[in-house]
Amino acid sequence: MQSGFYRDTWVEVNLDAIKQNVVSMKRHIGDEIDIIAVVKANGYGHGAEQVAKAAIDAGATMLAVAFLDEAISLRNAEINAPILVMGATRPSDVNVAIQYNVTLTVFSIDWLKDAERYITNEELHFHIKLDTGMGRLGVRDEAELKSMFVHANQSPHFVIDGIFTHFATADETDSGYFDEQYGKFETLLASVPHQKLVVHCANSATALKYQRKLYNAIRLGISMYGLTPSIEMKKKLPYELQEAFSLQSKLVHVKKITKGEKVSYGATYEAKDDEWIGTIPIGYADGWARHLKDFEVLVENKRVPLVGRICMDQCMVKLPHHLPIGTQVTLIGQQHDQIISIDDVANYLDTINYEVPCMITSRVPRIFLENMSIIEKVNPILKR
Ligand code: PMH
Repeated sequence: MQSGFYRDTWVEVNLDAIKQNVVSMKRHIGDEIDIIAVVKANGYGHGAEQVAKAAIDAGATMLAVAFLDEAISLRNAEINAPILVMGATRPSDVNVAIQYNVTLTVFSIDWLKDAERYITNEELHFHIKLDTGMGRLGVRDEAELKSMFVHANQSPHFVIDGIFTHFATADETDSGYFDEQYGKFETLLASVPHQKLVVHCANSATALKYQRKLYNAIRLGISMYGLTPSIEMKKKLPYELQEAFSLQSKLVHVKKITKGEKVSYGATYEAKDDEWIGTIPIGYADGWARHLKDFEVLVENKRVPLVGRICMDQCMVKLPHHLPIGTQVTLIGQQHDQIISIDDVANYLDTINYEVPCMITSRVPRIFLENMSIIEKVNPILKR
């Protein structure tokens, strides 16, 4: 991978923050409960490989991704920790999972029967997913669950390592639906021998709120990245989260325009007076969405407005006065006492914080920091 980049826009990922968030969670849940670090979707847009290594360093014992491809990519980066694929895998790809020593998620008896036709002479390790009310993936029925245990126990090819479910509303204040799902999980679990299995149900919200309901592992996603699972939970967090992601750019052009002159596509912005306008090299093709029109960025520790429509590769900002080319612009993150948080961007876009780092595309290089210094730069568009 080419280590440099030639455009003045980049993401900074603070790996110390990731580690601190893992350590804080470990302290919160106690030694008996393992942390499975969720690094799907390129580590929620932060960088899967680097986040995975930091999380393992800080005490996580397993990694989780959505798809087999993501697991293989971690193995190719020489990450040897156990990896769980939480999404669906084709039965015909079972030998690939075995070859890469990846644990799959299985959620039907038919999948086991199908996979058995493909499997050669090795063992597949898997977790069983139960659908207790998320309505996405999972076994819903006790009889089918029991038949999966019988099938796996009779086959030389299958080893059940774990069993889990996922909550739809753990981040909400009202715990009614959560309690219902938890009850269903307990009932299904009681119908099978699970004493030696990794049993997990908690995402970040559950782990933060329900310390007594975590079985023996949690799947830690959003709060490992230093983000609150929901705005409702923000005021009640049991420890401080450290946001790891920031988005930076620089002024690449600065000009004075006069009253009545226009800026960007559609000529929708008109200067009300003589104004200093700066151009920054980031646009909607980088995930800096067109809906961020009229949002703010930080320049010289002040919030300044974006003006005109956001283009594919660039957008414009109204400056308080002339500033030199090369002046740093913070789109997400902190400049002295000013912060534009991922939650601020999510709120402006009427979405959730999870989506914001995920939407910043791989065209934006990622710089990884540890102990305040850069340890790696990743720029996928220049990969050889
Ligand atoms: N486990 C599963 C099965 C998940 O899908 C997720 C996140 C997590 C754990 C981690 O949750 P957390 O980030 O809240 O800690 N999955 C998703 C999703 O599919 N859409 O948004 C988050």
